[in-house]
Amino acid sequence: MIKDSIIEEHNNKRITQLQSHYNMLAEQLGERGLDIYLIKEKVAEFGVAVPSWGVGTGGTRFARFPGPGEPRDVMDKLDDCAVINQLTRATPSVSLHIPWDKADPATLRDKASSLDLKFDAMNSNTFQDQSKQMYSYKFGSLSHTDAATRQQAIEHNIECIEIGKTIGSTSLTVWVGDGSNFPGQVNFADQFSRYLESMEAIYKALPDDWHIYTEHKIYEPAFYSTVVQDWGTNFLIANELGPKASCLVDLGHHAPTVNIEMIVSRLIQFNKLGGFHYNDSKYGDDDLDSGAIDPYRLFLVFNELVDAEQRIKSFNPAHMLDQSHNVTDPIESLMNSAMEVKRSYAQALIVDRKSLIEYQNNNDALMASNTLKHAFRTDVEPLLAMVRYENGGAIDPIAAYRSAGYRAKVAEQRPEVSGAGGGIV
Ligand code: PSV
Ligand code: MN
Repeated sequence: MIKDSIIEEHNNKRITQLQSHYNMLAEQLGERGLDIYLIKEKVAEFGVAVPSWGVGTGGTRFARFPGPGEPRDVMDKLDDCAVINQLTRATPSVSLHIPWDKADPATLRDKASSLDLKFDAMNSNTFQDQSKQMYSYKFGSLSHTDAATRQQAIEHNIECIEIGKTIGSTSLTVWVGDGSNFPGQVNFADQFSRYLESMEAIYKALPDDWHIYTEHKIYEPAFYSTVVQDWGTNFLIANELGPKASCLVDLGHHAPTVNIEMIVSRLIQFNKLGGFHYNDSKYGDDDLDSGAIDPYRLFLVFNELVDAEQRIKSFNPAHMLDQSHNVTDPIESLMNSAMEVKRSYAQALIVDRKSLIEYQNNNDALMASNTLKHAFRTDVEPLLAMVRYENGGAIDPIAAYRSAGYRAKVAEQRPEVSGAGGGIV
């Protein structure tokens, strides 16, 4: 990890200016009847999990261009995740993907606790074939026409639960690439029935205190139809399975014009919002950095979450990033994204909800919209930076990371990786 003295030195240079900006924001919020201290407490408590697969350079279908010091294995990945949390104090947990991150559970647990990290949701992988795997997922996994292939996929998910139990995770996220590429290739109803039957077997293996999140995606890798294609199908699945099942919304998994915040609202209203995979996109499942393209949309999602937080007792969806970093240092992108997610939360917390409700009730569309915009336009950066500072992080994580030279240091130990071949992970 990065030496504390580097962070201290970095902060010492910036704290006077930060304190003055923070005081100005406190005054500004005070004039709106908001106590910055209470908002700060909530923002400090909020964490978003880092995807273990995000710390390596991603790729497209065409190529992958790895950078220096790529993590060699899950232990290196955890080191990188620890740096992200050390500087941002926003990412206390890591979401593992199995079998990519398979390792001795005791070693995983010890490593994570030595880095002050916890494990968030486990992710199963039945969208690729692994070496020595008996049956191929070329034509599907949990919904495959062949019972033995389905069984293999079920067992893999149960294995993920077993690993998760030993490392302190309490949830499993299931995303399948199952679908079809040609009209007529599959019978939609039969395929979905097979999927449901497989999911029921996995659901039965869930411990009482676990949750299962199903993740919908409109297309890719199947390009004509996808078994869990949208939130409607996802909602049906969660209802069929039972109370431990809920829906995961990956922001990139919708058609470009879909109103995601409204989907979030519907799922909340019917108690089936499980959690998020945050990222941003312009065209499809671009997996760009959260808030990089449409920060207002991210804010509108959080506007729904804060509304729910104030109405529902123990409202606690899972927050995870799920991005692919092709042209940036993944650690920098993940730090930036975690901060963008927190920013949206902070902005949503300062929405004048009382006025918003009044404008809504009076059908004052313009002022309702302006109320949201007012919060969105407020620069909450001093508040976010103060939360980091007070919790031992860096006032400016990217600058601190660059001056610490972490990437160059790990590149001395981690061998160069060839970029041959494409791949989405
Ligand atoms: C699929 O596109 C997805 O969003 C799922 O969450 C997978 O687990 C992840 O990406 C794999 O990169
Ligand atoms: Mn995802």
